[in-house]
Amino acid sequence: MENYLEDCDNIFQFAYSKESIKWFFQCPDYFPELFISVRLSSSKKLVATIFGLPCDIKVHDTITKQVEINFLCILKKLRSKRLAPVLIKEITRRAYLRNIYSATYTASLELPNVLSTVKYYHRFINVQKLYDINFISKHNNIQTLEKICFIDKPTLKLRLINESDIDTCLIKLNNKLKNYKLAHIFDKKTFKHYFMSRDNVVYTYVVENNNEITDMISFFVVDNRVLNNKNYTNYKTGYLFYYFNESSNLTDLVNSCLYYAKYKNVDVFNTLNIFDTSSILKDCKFVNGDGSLNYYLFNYKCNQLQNNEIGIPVF
Ligand code: MYA
Repeated sequence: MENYLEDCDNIFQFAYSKESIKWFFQCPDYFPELFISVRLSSSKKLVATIFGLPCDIKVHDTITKQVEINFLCILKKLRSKRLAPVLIKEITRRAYLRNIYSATYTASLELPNVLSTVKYYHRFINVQKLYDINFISKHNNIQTLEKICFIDKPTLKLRLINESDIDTCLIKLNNKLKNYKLAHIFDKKTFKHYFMSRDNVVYTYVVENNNEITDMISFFVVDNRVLNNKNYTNYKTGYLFYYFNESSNLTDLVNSCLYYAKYKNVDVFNTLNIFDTSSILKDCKFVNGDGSLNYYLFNYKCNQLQNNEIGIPVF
């Protein structure tokens, strides 16, 4: 938490909960040796990490087993000593031993061979709190913003997913994902792992019409620490995860989801302009975030992709 990503003013830090980290990385059939951490031999203090999780990734029309790399982190004091390449080489060696030869990862840093560049967007929910913690700039008029960001009762009847929805949702989600040039393809147990709701970690809602599931939307929750604020120590971010919409329009689906996110105490809801989310940003009152995020493939030759050809959200 103290050494991972921070905003440019160093006032917010990601504070992933243990439950969230376990949910995301301990997927069915995970490889424990791909959670690499370095500790000082004397004090056992954790000083560096890199995590990988095996997954089926579709690039254009080919599905291959890859590892998704995340949580590369080095203690601030040990930066710029070329420890990162050592961690990367070691996780590569371990993936090769599992017969996995390519990887997907994202970074805000611009490295060679960017596959695609996407942007973050924010939908303010708890405007007063975001204003108080300086997440929203003081140049904004809070009353106007509160009116704009007011969340109406949902127009769609969403309910939490249950076990009996899994088969249908799995088929429909994978069918949607086939339309993207970079996508994660789920099997039944991976789907169940990622989409059955867990309190304060991930929530998945479905719409049922005439006994058939026609739409699904999910979001995960990440805590953030607020530094140097008298009134608040943290805020909660919801991230749009996966969805499909057969009968509802996406604006209604996302707007209805925002209502439930609000009641799960989410203060701000984020999305990337991947999938077909670009079309709803304005109507759902998202605003531009800072900076951008780059997608990369390791050991896989592929032409650059547009943001709306990407079908993998980032944790
Ligand atoms: S992205 C999240 C990255 N983490 C953070 O931003 C947390 C805060 N920052 C830090 O902890 C450090 O600054 C890090 C670098 C650890 C990022 N991706 O040790 P160094 C290259 C790839 O002196 P430090 C995520 O987790 C840099 O270009 N490479 O640097 C995905 C230079 O190489 P070169 C990176 O600042 C990670 C070298 O490291 C990144 O002390 C995907 C300098 O090393 C980066 N984000 O530490 C990793 N940052 O000289 C690749 C720096 O050549 C996976 N560098 O330009 C590849 C696939 C592996 C598996 C393959 C399996 C088949």
